[in-house]
Amino acid sequence: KLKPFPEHFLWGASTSAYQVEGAVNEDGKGKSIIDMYEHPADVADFAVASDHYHRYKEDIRLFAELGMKAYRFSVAWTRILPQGTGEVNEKGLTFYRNVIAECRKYGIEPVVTMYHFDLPYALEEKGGWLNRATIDAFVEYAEILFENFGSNVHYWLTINEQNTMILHPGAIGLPKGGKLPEKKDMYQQNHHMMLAQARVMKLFHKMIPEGKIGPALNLTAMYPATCAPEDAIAAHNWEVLRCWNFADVPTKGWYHPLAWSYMEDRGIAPEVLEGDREILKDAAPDFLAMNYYSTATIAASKGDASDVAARAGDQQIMLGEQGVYRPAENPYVGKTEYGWVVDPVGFRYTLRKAYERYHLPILITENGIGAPDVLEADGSIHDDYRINFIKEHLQQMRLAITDGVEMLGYCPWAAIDVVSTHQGYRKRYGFIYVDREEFDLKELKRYPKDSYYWYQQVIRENGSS
Ligand code: BGP
Repeated sequence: KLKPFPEHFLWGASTSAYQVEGAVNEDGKGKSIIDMYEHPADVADFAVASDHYHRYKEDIRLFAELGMKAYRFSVAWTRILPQGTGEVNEKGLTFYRNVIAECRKYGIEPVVTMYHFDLPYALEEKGGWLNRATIDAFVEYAEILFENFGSNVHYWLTINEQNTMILHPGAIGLPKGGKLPEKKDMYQQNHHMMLAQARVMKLFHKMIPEGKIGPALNLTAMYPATCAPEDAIAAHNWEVLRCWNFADVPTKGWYHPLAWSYMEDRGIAPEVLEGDREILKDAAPDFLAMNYYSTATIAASKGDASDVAARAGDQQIMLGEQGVYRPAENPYVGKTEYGWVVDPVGFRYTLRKAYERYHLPILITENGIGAPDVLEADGSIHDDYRINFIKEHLQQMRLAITDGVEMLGYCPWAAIDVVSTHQGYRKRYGFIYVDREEFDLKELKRYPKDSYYWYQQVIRENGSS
C-alpha cells in the first residue's frame, strides 16, 4: 500500500541567481567567475537571463498561483560582497530581503542556496578555492546572510553541486584559455570547500538554532554494465568517487575510506592541516539536499584510451578513468533530446541508497527535463514530455517514501525558464516560459506551460492522484 506524501511536504521549484536574475552590472553587483569565464559563443550570456531581478514580483506571484509551497533560489555572493569579502553592498541585501518578503507574503517557504557556482571573481584572482583565505571569505559571507535573513529563512543550502564543480569544472564555464585544474589541486579545492561548509554549518546552528541547513549535491546511482564482478567493482568505484565521497564529509565528518585511499595512492590527497579534522568532525547537517537528473552505467576499465569518453550532446566532459571505471550504454533507460539518461526508477534507487547511508531527511532541490519548448501562436506551450517526466519521478518518489525514505520536499528544476549552462534558451526547464531567444530579448513575457497547470493540480492534491 502506497504511503501518502507527508502533510507539510515542500512542493516547490528551483532557480539559481546567475541563471535567472540578469542585471549583472546593476546596483553594485561585483563580478563573479560566471561573468568572467568563457561560455559557448552561440548561446545566451547571463547579462539579462530571465530578468528576474526586475520581475521577481511578477514571477513570485505566478509561483504563488502555481501553489508552490517552497521556492529554492540562490543568493549571488557578489551582490552582497562585490569583492567576495569586505565591503557590504546594501542594495544586494535589499534585493534578497524583498524576494524573501514577497515569498512570505504568499506563504511560500524560501529555500536559500548560499553559493551556486558563482564565486566572486575577486576571490578567484587570489587563487579561488585553492587559497585558504576563501574559506574565511565564505564564513564572513555566511554570517552576513544569517544575520540579515536568518529569522525569515528556515531552510538553507550551503553549496550547490560541489561534486560537479570539482569533478567537471567545465560545466560552469572555463577560465580564459580553458585550462582545467590538476587533479591534486581539484581535491585541495574540494578540501577547502568542505572546511568552509563545515564551519558555516556550525556557525549556523549557533546563530539560528531553530533553522535547518544542508549540502546540495548531485547524486546518481551507478549500475554495473553487466553482472561481471569487475563491472560491479567499477560501478562502485565511480559511485564512491562521484557521490558518496562528497556526501560523507559533511555528514560523517571525514572522507569515504575508499576515496581517501584512491587519492593517497595517486598522490592527489589534499594537504590536511592541524585542526582540519576537528572542523570537519564537528559539522552536522539537518537534512540532505539532492539534485537528481539521471543515473550512469559503468563497466570495468579496459586500461586504454577508450576508457575516457565524452558526454554526448554536451560540452566535452570527461567521463571514465583508466584503471578505475569506464562509461557504458544502458539499453533499459531512455534519453532526452540532449542525451541525458531518463531513469525514474533510478530516482527511487538513488533515494534509497542516500537514505540508507545517511539517515537524513531528503529535500529534492533539482530534477527535471531540458527541452526546446515551443510557444504556440495562442500563447500555450504543450510540454507533455515534462509532465510525463515529473509524473514518473513523483511515482517513484512515492514508492521511495513507501520504502521508508524520509522526504522533506520536491523542488524541481526549474520554477521558470533560466539560462541553461551550455544551451542557453534552446534548452528550457521551467514551468513558466520566458519569451526570448538566445540573442533576441523580445519582451521577456511570461507564459505558464501545460506543465504549470498540471503541477498546480498535483500540489493541490498533495500528490495523491
Ligand atoms: C545542475 C545545476 C543547475 C542547472 C541544471 C541543468 O547541475 O545545478 O544550475 O543548470 O544542472 O543543467 P543544464 O543547464 O546544463 O542543462
